[in-house]
Amino acid sequence: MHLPISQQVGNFRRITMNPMRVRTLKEAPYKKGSVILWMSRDQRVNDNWALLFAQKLANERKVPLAVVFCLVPDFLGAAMKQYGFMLKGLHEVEESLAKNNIPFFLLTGAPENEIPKFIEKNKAGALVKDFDPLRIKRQWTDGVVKKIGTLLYEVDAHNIVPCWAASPKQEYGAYTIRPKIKRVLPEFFDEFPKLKKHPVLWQGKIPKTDWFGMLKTLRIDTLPEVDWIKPGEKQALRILKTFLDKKLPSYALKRNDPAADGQSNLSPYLHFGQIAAQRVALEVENASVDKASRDAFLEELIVRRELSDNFCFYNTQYDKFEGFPEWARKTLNAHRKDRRVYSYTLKQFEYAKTHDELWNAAQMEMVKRGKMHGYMRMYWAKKILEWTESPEKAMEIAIYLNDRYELDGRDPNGYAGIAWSIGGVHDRAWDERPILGKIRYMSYNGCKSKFDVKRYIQAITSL
Ligand code: FAD
Ligand code: FO1
Repeated sequence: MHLPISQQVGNFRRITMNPMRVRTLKEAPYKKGSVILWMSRDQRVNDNWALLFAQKLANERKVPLAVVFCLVPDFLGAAMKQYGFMLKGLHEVEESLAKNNIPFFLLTGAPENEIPKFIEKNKAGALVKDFDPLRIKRQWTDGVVKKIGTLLYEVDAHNIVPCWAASPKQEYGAYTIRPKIKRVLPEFFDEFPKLKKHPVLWQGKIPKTDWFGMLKTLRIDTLPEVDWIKPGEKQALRILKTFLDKKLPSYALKRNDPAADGQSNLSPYLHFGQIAAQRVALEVENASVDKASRDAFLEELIVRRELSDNFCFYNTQYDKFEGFPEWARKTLNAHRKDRRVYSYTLKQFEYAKTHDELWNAAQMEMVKRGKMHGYMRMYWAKKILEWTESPEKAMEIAIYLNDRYELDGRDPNGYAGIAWSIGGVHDRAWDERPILGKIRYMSYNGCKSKFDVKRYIQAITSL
């Protein structure tokens, strides 16, 4: 059934889709009717394995193809800051799809109701969806599976090595998943075929999307959008080009310096699926840059990122104390009653009112720019553990703030990053100390010895 989309083996990368990217979530007898792609995590037209697979299926069946996106009224604490970024990207998706004879439908409401209604109303023959390990997404999917009578396929369009192909279990750390990913990477690291103008036209009415009207369906906070980073697929490619030309050569040296602009800034685009990690990796692989920089970047983009998906996929308690490894729970339990020299409320953290100017600057970077530097994220989360009454409370506060203010929040990378910092996930035990027990410690003085703390604080203050 799932043959490669096309194959071009030679001196070049294969232009093909490995069938292991696809899982059947619901079997059903063949039914003639359109193929529908339920787009959610991978919000782009180019380099999208889910869309390419849906088109291949529609072509085999000689039927129309449509894309639906279901806009939910609130999503894990996201505000206008993030919804605005997403909706502008989706508007671009609608326009690019139209050029390919593929209509885009923006539904509003709960996906477990709206997707089955759409399938029923349009007498669709098959549904394709993109993969996401988050709990809420799985609940939506389970709801849809129960209500539809059509075939449902799931495609991992986000990871280079599909989550289920990378490993069948929760991995201990980068050191255990790295060799597994490396072993199978050549089987998945293919060039993307081009999406084609769809040959069979949609028969029904295609309503004009009311991009302003649907804002009324949202129940979200009005935190304003940021203007230093622009959304959308085209812009993502521009940011990638700037990164390749200007920052990749010094990535290994500068990525951990919050006072330098050494990171790619691709995370918001990767989070909303406005660019494929696989496109980024293909371009980095081909860049004429020394191997150390390329390897350092690909370690983050492939190994660390896919490790986060692995964690959320196989550990349903990914955002809870109960999701920490046993050694970490034990050591944190042993230190529950330790005296906290500083103890802050959520509001004090939120308004950056701690005694530590470096921590406050990191918090303000997140609030104002919507993107905290990667190195500061570790320090920021670890201090929340040190300055709250319990690890459970620390998790709650860190996740709340991360999901509310980061453009790239509400993502497996966020839950894994926070669980690493507070709960030793993917890390090892370190020397024992108060409150943190054997969880790795970070200090202001440690930061001072690594980068120009004053320069970082000044840069944030002048934002
Ligand atoms: P670059 O350094 O340019 O890296 C490129 C890409 O590699 C990133 O976009 C990301 O996809 C991946 N990557 C880099 N570092 C990591 C990492 N440590 N773990 C997993 N993938 C990584 N990342 C998010 O995308 N969303 C979050 O909400 C998030 N929250 C975090 C919270 C904490 C407490 C910690 C410690 C880390 C968190 N990270 C999160 C991971 C990482 O800090 C960010 O991905 C990175 O800073 C994003 O900036 P960039 O794209 O410019 O990174
Ligand atoms: N996915 C959807 O299918 N519908 C939404 O309305 C939606 C809103 C949303 C808002 C902020 C945000 O950060 C993500 C949002 N997503 C939505 C999901 C997103 O695309 C990602 O799939 C997950 O957050 C991470 O895997």
